[in-house]
Amino acid sequence: MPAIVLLGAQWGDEGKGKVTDLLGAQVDYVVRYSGGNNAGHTVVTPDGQKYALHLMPSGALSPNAVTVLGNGVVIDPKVLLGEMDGLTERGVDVSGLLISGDAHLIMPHHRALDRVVERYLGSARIGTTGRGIGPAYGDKVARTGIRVQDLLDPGILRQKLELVLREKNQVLAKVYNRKALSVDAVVEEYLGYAERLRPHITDTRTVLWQALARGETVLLEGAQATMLDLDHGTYPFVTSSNPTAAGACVGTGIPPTALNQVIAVAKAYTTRVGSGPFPTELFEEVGAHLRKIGAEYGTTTGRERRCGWFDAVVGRYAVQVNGVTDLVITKLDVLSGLERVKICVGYEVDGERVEVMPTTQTEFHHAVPIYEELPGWWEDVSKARTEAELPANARAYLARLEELCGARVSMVGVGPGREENVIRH
Ligand code: 2SA
Ligand code: GDP
Ligand code: MG
Repeated sequence: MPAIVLLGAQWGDEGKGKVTDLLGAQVDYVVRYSGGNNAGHTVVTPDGQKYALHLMPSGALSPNAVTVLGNGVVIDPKVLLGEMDGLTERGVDVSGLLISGDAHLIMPHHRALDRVVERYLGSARIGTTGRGIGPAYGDKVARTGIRVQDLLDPGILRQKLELVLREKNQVLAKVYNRKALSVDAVVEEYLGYAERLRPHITDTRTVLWQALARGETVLLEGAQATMLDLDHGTYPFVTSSNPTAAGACVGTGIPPTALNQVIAVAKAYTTRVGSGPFPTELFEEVGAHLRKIGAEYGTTTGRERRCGWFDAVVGRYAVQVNGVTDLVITKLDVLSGLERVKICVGYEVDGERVEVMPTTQTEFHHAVPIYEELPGWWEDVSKARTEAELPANARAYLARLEELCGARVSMVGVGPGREENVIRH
């Protein structure tokens, strides 16, 4: 009864969507367990069609995989329905999507607060995607959230909304000088979504337990990544959920003992979008080169991604915190053509060498990377499908990443396409 977690090892956009899509043909269920439409997961099918998925699990393009939004996801129903319509227009069948009644809804006040709070934070802003994610999870924790199941009970929906807007409208109007929201208008809008979502809403926990009991394979697809985890990431410059492996259990109801495999996806270098510390960030030509060749722009917001060298301290940390069994290194092709490649093997923090994540964020902000330099390679690796077809220097680079991170590299991405991989046996 395999349950597999697939997650990001760095600060996101490692290529999780591509890898999930690739595995989609071999699994029975693909389940999102955290985050919302802050995620942007890119899938490029063999016929060259590109899909940017935000809420739909990246198994959507695998006809035999059932897609599920687990209880840990926050759902903006307007965005979800728009995405479902867009996929339907492109001939993708989304009718089988299952949505947990316990998932929380992103409401208009969440979007409004996300944007206005960021503005007020000024230079201390998180650099959120502005999709209402933090405020929605905040209400969940404060127990004032509105859940998917509330869409099925108009009386409860109104009652909860009246209560929560009593406070949020004061905050919006009095603190932030923004327009208050009308309960009637929001109820009417959301009841419209309810009609369309009703057939998809179910007890996904039981569905998944039964699937596992039948011996079917469930792939739990992470959004964002380890270093953006609310508890284990670079707080406060994180997202408001738990993308790490433990979050896959909380966000679906699948018990920890049912997990058999944890696949962590890491880029052959590092990117980050939004604010926060990033020790190996490159500001000069190499950073711009990686951004250009790697097309490093946000899949959801189009923002420029910050680029830097591979950070093996982060890699090791991700392996530890997630219990990683397999590493997938993506975008190796982007490093072709560099004279030398660097790997961060440790940090200097206040004059001391450390090889593990510093204890405090202040120390992490001050961490200066200690690099190991390896010779680069010039060859185009995008046609390689076996390890033997990779240049020796690229093989040496991968071997060093594997050694430093402490987990086996079982696949290497050499291009955005579903087939553009080197599978290691
Ligand atoms: P939020 O909106 O509250 O989750 O933002 C909090 C931090 O989390 C980061 N974050 C992301 N980082 C990388 N990729 C994400 N998805 C999109 C993509 C991002 C985009 O696939 O490219 O298009 O800009 C994602 N979502 C959230 C965010 O940058 C904040 O640092
Ligand atoms: P995710 O959020 O982890 O799913 O990643 P994104 O889709 O936001 O960003 C990853 C980007 O890299 C997408 O544009 C992918 O199509 C692309 N990509 C994934 N793997 C590879 C690879 O091995 N090589 C190249 N060149 N691009 C890749
Ligand atoms: Mg992404």
